Amino acid sequence: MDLSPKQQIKQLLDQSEEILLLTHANVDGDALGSVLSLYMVLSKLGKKVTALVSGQIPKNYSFLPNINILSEEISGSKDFIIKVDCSNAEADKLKYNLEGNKINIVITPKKGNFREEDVSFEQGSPKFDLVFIMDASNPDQTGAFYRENADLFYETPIVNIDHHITNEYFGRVNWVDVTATSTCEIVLSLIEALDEKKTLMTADIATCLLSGVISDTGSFQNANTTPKAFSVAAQLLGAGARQQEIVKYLYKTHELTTLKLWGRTLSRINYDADSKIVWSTIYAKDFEETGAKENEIAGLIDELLSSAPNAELVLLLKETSAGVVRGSMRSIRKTLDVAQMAEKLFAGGGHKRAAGFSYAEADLNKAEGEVLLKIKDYLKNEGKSLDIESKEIPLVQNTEKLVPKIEVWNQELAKQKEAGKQVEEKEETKS
Ligand SMILES: [Mn+2]
Repeated sequence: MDLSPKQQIKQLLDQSEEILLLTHANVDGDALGSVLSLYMVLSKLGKKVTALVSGQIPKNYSFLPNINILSEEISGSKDFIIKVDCSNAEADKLKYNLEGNKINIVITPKKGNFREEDVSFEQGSPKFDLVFIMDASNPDQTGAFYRENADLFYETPIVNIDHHITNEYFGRVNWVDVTATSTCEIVLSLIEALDEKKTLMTADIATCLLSGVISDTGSFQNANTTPKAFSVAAQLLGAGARQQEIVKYLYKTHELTTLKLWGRTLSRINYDADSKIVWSTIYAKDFEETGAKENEIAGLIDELLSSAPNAELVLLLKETSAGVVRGSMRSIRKTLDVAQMAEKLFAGGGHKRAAGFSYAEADLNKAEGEVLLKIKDYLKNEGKSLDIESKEIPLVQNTEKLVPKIEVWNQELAKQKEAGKQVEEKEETKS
């Protein structure tokens, strides 16, 4: 009988001591929650665990337990190898001594003499028995470490744990559950299977897992929220997950730069009453002028969602330096599969309720018009949207419903401005 992914992972873990954990770059709560919870569990099981994350970690995740163990590259475990060619001399003895900050390696020849050109150097490659890749559709998404250590990934078994419909089943073991709202939901099930003595789960682990569930369901607001997500959350709360802390850091704590960036995007929000699309745009200059970083967009689309109670589809378009416009979509109407729409229209992908795509057009304004036209056409043919007679796109601003949300934002901005100014001034005097 074939073993289930869960059983196969248990078997691989029994044979492994040194384990590497990876997740997609531009981490989110689910990526971090699944890596950190697994880090803690495997460490408790006596494994030597290394967890790498590519790119910056948004500051609002700094509350996550053990977040400091994450690094961008492997430090320490990589050997530095000094090679001595023995074809001209035969080695007799090898010793080393320390001289201040130097290590002297002394080779006494039996025959012949060693010369400078016999010596060469090499960086040893990191060694692991097992690699877990979490919340990523393909290993490329994990970033530079994967690309720079091809041998390691060729030789070492990979466990692929994910919930994206676009997953490429790249692992030796693939635990891909597209009905799971988050990878953390799957990790919980793995932990239960490993926790025979019921000693593994801690409040810290539960907090990491709940962060994943909360962030991938938009705090249970997204349409992808399943009954299972609630029962998992209940279980994690029972295990001591600090839900108030998670909500505070994920939703109530924002950098001034984030508020400025979001404020700009929310002020550009558009609503088309016919097709029930809510959309907004982010320009490259928004980052430059607010000082916000790329990763500060995280959560913005969920903010758009909550800004537009009557929308069926939420779209966020971002200008990039790569000469393409990146689109993110959320479906609010249950029968609208945005992964399918992204794939058909723009060769994109994702989940039924949340999907993304790249549009090959450097000019955001032009892309905005074209993308909307295509989406409206698609919805019209789907028979769900009203007729659009001309090719012109009516940019209907539903000011009544959207302005109050922006006012809330402006108030919050004003509140933080003073504190923010003080911080900025302090930083200036420092440099
Ligand atoms: Mn996820």
